[in-house]
Amino acid sequence: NEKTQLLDEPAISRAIKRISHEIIERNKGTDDLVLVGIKTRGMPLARRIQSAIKQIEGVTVSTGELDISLYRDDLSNIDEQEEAKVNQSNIDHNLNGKTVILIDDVLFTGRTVRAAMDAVMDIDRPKQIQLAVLIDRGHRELPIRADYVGKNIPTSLQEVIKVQLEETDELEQVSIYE
Ligand code: 3GP
Ligand code: 5GP
Ligand code: MG
Repeated sequence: NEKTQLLDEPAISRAIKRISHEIIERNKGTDDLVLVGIKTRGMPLARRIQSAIKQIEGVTVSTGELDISLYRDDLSNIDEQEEAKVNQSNIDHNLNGKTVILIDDVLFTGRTVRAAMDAVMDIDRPKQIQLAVLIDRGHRELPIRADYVGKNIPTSLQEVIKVQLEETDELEQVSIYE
């Protein structure tokens, strides 16, 4: 219940700037980079990273969007089982030789990212896929990790991370509650 703020506006802004610097450093510049935001809040984050990279390097890297949602897989079972599926995408179809950076607000089980990787590989064969997230809350169910992390927040399964961004929520903060 009780909500606790984890990141305020300046902290989110610094995390995004740092991640942008790390992306440029790791990739030795911006050549062949494509930023792909995952559904709702990954997209504003992708645009902010694009804008920070523009400020640092003077280069506008291209962005795309993937809409992935989790659905309950009722057919196969007893426990609630969630599977991720791609609803739609808006990505440049020429990813051959590109370094695709997937961007999401929260990394949890990794199922969404797995679906995103499948979708990207179905489109074309990128040279590399990397992952950037604002929050890593743990509890991976797949061998997936992020290359760039705003903040690691060890959570219990009952806790929920609330990400609010100006573009989608008219408020800028990350908080945690049960
Ligand atoms: P997003 O589209 O910006 O990622 O899944 C729909 C929304 O619900 C997501 O917004 C996500 O932020 C929010 N959400 C909060 N807690 C959870 C959670 O535990 N699982 C999922 N799937 N979504 C969550
Ligand atoms: P996954 O379990 O596939 O890693 O995460 C599923 C989707 O739900 C991702 O888009 C992720 O951003 C979102 N998500 C999972 N847990 C949380 C959470 O605690 N808070 C928020 N805001 N989003 C979450
Ligand atoms: Mg998300």
